[in-house]
Amino acid sequence: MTVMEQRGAYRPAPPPAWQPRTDPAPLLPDAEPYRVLGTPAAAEADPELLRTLYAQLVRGRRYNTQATALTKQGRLAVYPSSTGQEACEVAAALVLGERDWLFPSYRDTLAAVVRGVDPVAALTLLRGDWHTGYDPHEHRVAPLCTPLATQLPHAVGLAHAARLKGDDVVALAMVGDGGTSEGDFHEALNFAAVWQAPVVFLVQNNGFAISVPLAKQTAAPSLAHKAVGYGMPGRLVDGNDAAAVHEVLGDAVRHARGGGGPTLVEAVTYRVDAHTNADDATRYRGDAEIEAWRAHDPILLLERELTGRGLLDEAGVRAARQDAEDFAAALRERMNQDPALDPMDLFTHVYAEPTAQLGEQREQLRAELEAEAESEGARR
Ligand SMILES: Cc1ncc(C[n+]2csc(CCOP(=O)(O)OP(=O)(O)O)c2C)c(N)n1
Ligand SMILES: [Mg+2]
Repeated sequence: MTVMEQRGAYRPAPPPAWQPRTDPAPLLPDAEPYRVLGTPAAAEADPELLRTLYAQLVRGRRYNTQATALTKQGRLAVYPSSTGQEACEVAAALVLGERDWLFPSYRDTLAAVVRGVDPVAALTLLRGDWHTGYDPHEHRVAPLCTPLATQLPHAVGLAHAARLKGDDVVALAMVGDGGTSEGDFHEALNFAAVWQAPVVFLVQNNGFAISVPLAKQTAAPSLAHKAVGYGMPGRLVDGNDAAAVHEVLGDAVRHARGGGGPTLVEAVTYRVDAHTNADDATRYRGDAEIEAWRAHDPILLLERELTGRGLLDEAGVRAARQDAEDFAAALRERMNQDPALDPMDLFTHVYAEPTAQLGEQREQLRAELEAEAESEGARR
């Protein structure tokens, strides 16, 4: 008898009073991605918030094109663009209070910048300079995380610790669709739900993990459905609708702050650019797909809403674009200056108390640098 046949033969009778431990129905995600723009719900949205979102989206798009251009000029080693995903980036940064924490992935430099991190500092890691490039405590933005999903348990640990200390801090952690297949995703969500930690998990489902489409990544009905298995609510939102993402994340942050525990939000969006400047996306997807998503562009959706309601005119569009140009020009100018780097910095901030081995390596580098300086001096 095969193992499968044995399993088929094993049919335990249900215990008479069995019930689910909690009712799964309230945890189930929306039947389709929640939308605000272009629906009657848009009339309820605060015009000032919509204008702020618009200005930040336009600036964010320009930031993405500028950073991508800097890779071609050799000023940035690599850039994972968030073009097409700006609504998620901007909303994630704007929903948080000053004392909350953002845990970004490598694709989320824009969210860090919108939260207040200096744009040049935010690009330090991607420039290959050193360490994080900014003080995570200054704006409460954790280091950009390249190993997939490792930022998630960090966010849970911070949020849980804050709660134990009586601080009403919320952590918002960002992850990609591919990241949801990582063990760290599972462990983070499980702990968060068991501890009722004040965390919001934002999954940006942009369709791909590099060249791997979502269908090859998961058999789940949606990524938001994964929430139910851990015992937390899942929400499904149109990730290109900035007003909807802002509302859903805002609700989740309030829920967490009020002691309601974690929420998993899946934002359905699309990675318009290649994975990074080092990827050739034409090898695994066609133009028609990209064009279809361009018609559902986050800036376009918001512009349509604002102009339709008389909240934005041509002069307003021009002003937003000019602000974005000025922002890009300042970034370009600063990124074109060679950074002053001390190779010895390599060893700082690695451990609170440096190990003996690290000390040896530091002395080795110091000796090499001194010998190099001496031989340069002799040559002159
Ligand atoms: C633990 C780990 N495994 C593999 C990689 C290599 N890697 C870098 S990005 C990426 C795809 C991630 O896709 P997704 O989570 O959907 O995020 P996106 O890049 O689409 O924002 C992979 C596999 C990594 N960085 N970390
Ligand atoms: Mg992805």
